[in-house]
Amino acid sequence: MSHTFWAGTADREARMSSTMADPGRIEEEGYWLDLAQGQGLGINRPHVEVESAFSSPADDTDVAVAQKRIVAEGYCQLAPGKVVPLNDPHHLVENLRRGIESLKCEGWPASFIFLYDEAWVLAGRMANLMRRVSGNEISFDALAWHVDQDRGEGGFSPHRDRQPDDATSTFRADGMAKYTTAWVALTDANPDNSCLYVIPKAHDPGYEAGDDEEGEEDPMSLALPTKESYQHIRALPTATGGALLFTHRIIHWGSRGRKSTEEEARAGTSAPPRCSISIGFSDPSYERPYLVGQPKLGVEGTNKLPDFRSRLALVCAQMISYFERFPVDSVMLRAFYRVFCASKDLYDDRYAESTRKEYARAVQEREGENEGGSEGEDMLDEALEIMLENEAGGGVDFEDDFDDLEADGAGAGPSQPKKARHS
Ligand SMILES: O=C(O)CCC(=O)C(=O)O
Repeated sequence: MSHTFWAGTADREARMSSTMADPGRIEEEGYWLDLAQGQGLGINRPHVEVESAFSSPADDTDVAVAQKRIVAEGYCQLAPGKVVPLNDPHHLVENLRRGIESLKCEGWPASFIFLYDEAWVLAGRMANLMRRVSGNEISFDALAWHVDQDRGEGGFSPHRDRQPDDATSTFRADGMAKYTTAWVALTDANPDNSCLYVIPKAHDPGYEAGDDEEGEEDPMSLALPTKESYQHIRALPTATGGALLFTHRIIHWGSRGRKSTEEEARAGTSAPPRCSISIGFSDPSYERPYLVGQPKLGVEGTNKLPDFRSRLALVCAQMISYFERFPVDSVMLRAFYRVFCASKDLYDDRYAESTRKEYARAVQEREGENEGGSEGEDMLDEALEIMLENEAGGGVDFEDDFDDLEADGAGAGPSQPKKARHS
């Protein structure tokens, strides 16, 4: 994709500061349709592309190579054309990228792209590929990024996606992981504008054995004990439409790119912000899908997608769960929680419980930052209610005293015991 497609940095700055998200309209389908007008995105459109878009163009050889690489190294790279066809007449990748740009301009997190059909068409293709490669099904841990290096933004800091108590048991006998993530680049992603980096399995002592949570050393230090060991770190630049598939145990991160030079900004040759989408897939015996009662995605011959209510419920819960990674103001956080409370019937119990706890943690963090006001007081009441309910229900893994609730710090890495992707 040509960089000239993009608005220049100054233009982007102007557009971003000129508009504001309106959390009061979050439940209005029409609001989201207006926001995406002209981007080729729809909501529950019976459009023809949906019917033919659930398979991945990867052939059996691609699948076999991907399986081998994932088992050997913990990840694999797929060239453009293996998730979405190269000459896609529906311009799925480009339209999603444009949609994310619009969301960002309006002040919404990029993950709101999952309100639109096209994100689920892509999810269907990813699900089809991942089922063939790993046997895992969509878990709905879905996120999107718009990383603007010119605003000093970076991707996620180093982490593992999951920290199971018994890591070894989360791999099948053939070595395939029971949890895998597919990450698709919607723009070129490279060291200039942010791309993923990994420490391959062979150089990571805790990959399969698990991490010593009581130990002195964190997993990064164990994997990088010497100067030479840093040479094992692998950058994974990915071209637009290319994909990375990786397991829940690989240490990975999204880098911070470099700020464009004045000359680049003037000439309009700055690298575009990095846009990407990632979705988690799991063996339900290891982790159940976050949403219940959803159509099976990525099955040829079916064309059903999650409905708008389910999409909104998912995105709002995800934004609560990832509050440290994608910070938002209190008004927006509260709007997410309102949607979450009205959507209880859609969530798996475990996911709902952990999201509620994350909301309480988010509120506590704000309290520490003195972000008060009447909104703040209501939020505090909600958080206290969650904690009291948890206590009454015999919950064990949630600090029961506000004073003990520690904000974990956005840079926390793989030493976090649970849900490392979240913290
Ligand atoms: O895109 C990024 O910066 C991080 C991606 C990631 O950590 C994931 O998809 O699990």
